[in-house]
Amino acid sequence: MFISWVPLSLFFGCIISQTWGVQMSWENWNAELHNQGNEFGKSSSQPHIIFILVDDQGFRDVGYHGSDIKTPTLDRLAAEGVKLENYYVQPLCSPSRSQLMTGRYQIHTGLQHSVIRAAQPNCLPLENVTLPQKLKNAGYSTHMVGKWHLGFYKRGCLPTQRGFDTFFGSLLGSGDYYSHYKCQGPMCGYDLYEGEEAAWEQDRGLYSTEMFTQKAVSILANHNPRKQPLFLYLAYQAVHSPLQVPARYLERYKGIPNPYRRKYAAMVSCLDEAIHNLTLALKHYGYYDNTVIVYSSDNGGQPLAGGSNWPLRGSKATYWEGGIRTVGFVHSPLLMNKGTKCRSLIHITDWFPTLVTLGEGTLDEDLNLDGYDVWETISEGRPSPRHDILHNIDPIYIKAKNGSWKAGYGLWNTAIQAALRVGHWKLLTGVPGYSDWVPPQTFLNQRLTTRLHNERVPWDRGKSIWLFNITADPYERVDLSQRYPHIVKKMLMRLAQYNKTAVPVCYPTKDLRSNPQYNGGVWGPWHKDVREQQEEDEMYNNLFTNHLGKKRWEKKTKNTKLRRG
Ligand SMILES: [Ca+2]
Repeated sequence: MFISWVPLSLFFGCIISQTWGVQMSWENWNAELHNQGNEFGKSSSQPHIIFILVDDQGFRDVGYHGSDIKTPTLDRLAAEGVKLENYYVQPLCSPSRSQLMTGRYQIHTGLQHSVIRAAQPNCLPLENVTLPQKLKNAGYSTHMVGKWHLGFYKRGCLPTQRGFDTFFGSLLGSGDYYSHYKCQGPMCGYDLYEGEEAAWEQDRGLYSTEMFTQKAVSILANHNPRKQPLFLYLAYQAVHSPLQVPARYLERYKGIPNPYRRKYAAMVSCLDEAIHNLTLALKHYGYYDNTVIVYSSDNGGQPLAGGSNWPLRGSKATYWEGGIRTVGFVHSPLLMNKGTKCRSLIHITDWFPTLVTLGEGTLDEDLNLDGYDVWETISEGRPSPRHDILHNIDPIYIKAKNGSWKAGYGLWNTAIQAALRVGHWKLLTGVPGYSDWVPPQTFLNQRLTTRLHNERVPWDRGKSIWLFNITADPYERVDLSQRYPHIVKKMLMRLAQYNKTAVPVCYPTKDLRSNPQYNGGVWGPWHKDVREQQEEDEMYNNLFTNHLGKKRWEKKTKNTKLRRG
């Protein structure tokens, strides 16, 4: 058990003593908290918001979806809350995170294509107002722990510049779970931050699931829940590859012969325990009764790295249901209809208006949101204001060889990768991505990469347009595009309408100045504004001309020029 790092009382006691400098008993702590609450008057009606975003957890990778992976905590929290059973995210990390932070589709932020790469001078465009900014304006204390993956090429892109009071985590994610180093091609660097600085001092080489949970608990311990509402965005690195996990979690999955699935399952179990510890802390520190916990994966599972979306089609990085329909639930004492399933369409853009409204913030029209406030839909079972989802239009992903305007009835070029949901219907154009149905990979002596066990449909070859009734056919096994051309045309017209509102794609070429070797071995901002550049020039002049010989000075100057490009 996670808690078994140290006895529970010692664990929390340690945090408490760090906060006040003396060891306090549980009883004293509760009394202290109660007094503080009285001091500040009646507790606010603004709920504390804990948003847990998990990386790459597949639709099948939670106990209550029939998984071979045991997730007792998630099962219980979901069962006592509201399960979102028609819940959609984006197929990749940065896209989902950008939409969570802004409430806007990618066609409206310029991040339509792929993810933000480590070496790209790109980030969530600064003109977009973020969820933590809105909650901060509403009076919240805002904290982020975990994976950012929304760009960092200049300081203004960092989480602490985008609305978070504090940040502890990685700018990229998917690095080593213990060393917190991340390699991107030949470039490698350290990727753990405290605020805007590398967290060398705080790094004890802990497994990131445990480390991030400890940090989250520490934030809870150091904040007074009766004084100010708290927003915690806890974006775990788990359960993305690399497949690393403390050995003790593997023991319970000896029966899974596939080594990838076994490790992945153990990582999910560790995560489940982390959430258990987090909920204990929420209760202990007096948050729980006025807290909304949202749990969501950021995209579908990757079967090549142990994930499973069965029986959904496709995987992470595709617009098949396996890439975008995923695990999500809300747990809160504040929910009206606890213990229910919400089958209304909910999309990741909806969290922005939902949580800002819940937090008594303001939603100005100029935010141009694509999300809807779905709190009453989730909490009370009322009809959802959402009837469609633009999954995406990626105008620079045009790999469908047979795609054409003709195939799109002159309304749409079906070479373009696009996906749209309207009511029961889902339309896909272009190349939606890897399209097999991958059964749970638990069979013996079968290497995952052979894919021999997968199910394929040969009639998909050469196609550039598909239509499914997702309600009747959630596994996308019967293409209806030939049978219902009038619906296809309507959907294509809708796509074209959306496309008129799109902004240009921002997907710059990589910048070699991003290499961590020019930044003290750390992934971090490399683009300097004029003032920062002047300060750096002065520093170099003073330092190197005074203390280095001519040869080393010339070498350093060369590196500086390279940075300036
Ligand atoms: Ca992901």
